[in-house]
Amino acid sequence: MRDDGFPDDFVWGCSASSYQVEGAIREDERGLSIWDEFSHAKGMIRDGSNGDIACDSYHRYPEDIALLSRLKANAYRFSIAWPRIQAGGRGTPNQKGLDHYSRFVDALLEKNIEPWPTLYHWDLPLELQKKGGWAERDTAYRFAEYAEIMFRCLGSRVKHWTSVNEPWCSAFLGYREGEHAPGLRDPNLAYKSVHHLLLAHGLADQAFRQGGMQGDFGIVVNPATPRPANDSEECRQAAHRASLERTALWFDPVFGRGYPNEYVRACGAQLPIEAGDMDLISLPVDFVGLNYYLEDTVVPALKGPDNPLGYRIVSSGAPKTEMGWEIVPQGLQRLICTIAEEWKPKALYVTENGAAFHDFRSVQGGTEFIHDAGRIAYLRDHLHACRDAIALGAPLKGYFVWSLLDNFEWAWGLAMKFGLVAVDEKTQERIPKDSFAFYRDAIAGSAL
Ligand code: IFM
Repeated sequence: MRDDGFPDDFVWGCSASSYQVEGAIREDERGLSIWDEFSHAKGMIRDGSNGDIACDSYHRYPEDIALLSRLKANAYRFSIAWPRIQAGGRGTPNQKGLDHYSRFVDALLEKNIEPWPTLYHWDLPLELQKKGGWAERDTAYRFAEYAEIMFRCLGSRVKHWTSVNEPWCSAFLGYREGEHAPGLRDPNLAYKSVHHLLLAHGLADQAFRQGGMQGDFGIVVNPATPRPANDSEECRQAAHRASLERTALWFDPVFGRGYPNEYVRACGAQLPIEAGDMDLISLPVDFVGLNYYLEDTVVPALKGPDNPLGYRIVSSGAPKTEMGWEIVPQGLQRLICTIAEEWKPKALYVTENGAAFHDFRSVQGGTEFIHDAGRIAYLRDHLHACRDAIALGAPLKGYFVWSLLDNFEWAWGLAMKFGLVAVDEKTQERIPKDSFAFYRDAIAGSAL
């Protein structure tokens, strides 16, 4: 154990995803994804931007890896763009896409950085969406086929695989709220998507095990365990109900308990389960990734068609990030410990944590500096919360900052900046912020 309370073999990484950083959307026979279409549709992205170029990491990844190396990060969590591998989401893989990720993985390994690919971080091939996307069962089988292609291509070099990232966002922001691609507003399609995303995860898990792959396979969720606004029984019950869609809906089936009845009944969720599905979904996982940014506070509210779980989010008075998200570092410790106690995963990783803040620039001696004291405080406090969770016995094995670079923040566009490193939108120059030096020191063991 290090003096700062982190285990010697702790994983220190940064996270990113393909559509948010790669750009090069029409290169090397990449097909279009639902986000290419969505980001170009009028009014869907707040600042009118899109991911056509993003950070140009498809070309500039050597620079990104050099930055990770300067941090002395020992892991990089990135995602593979499915439409680069199968332009239309099925059939013969595109060799150019495979070669790209193969070169990328080699370049990471050369710098002693473990590649942590996610197979699905939201860029579904558009062709599959035209056939119904995640609301269609076939998409799960297409995903398993694509996962197998990637296991064969990278399996000897990659030791940590993630199936899907934050399936809650894919299902509910994409198919119920209309805020994310494909921009639909139909709860029934969202419930079907929940099941097919989990089935996709289970089928890929099966392919991983049957293919005799070495290493770990897991799922990354953005769970939420909101706080009751006060200690009353009504409030505590409301907080429990508020957590169901983000926690039990995913963890219960993955850990063999089936879908939570309480949620299914309250929402009238029709889940298109077929024989054998729940066995696939509950195949063993080697780890669970948790993405944490905020903790909500809730009070009870009248149940009704628009609010089947009967709760309302209220302000707790905590300070907020630029996204309007309340900053509650101890919420991360509570979340880790709750998941560890309730579902007992073998290993947990904080696979995303970070904050969007306005950065301040100064020029000294001709060099540009970017000051982001808010982000430094946020990261420090959340890392302390991780340390507390470890001290309480949670099997937390690693932490990934979201994100290495300022990038395309989905419906918010390029305006929201989460990076340790700024990216000049015109020149693509990478400029490390003060938080970059902080995280480098935290990794080295001298900042916490
Ligand atoms: O940028 C996203 C990421 O793609 C998924 N998790 C949350 C991040 C910040 O909103």
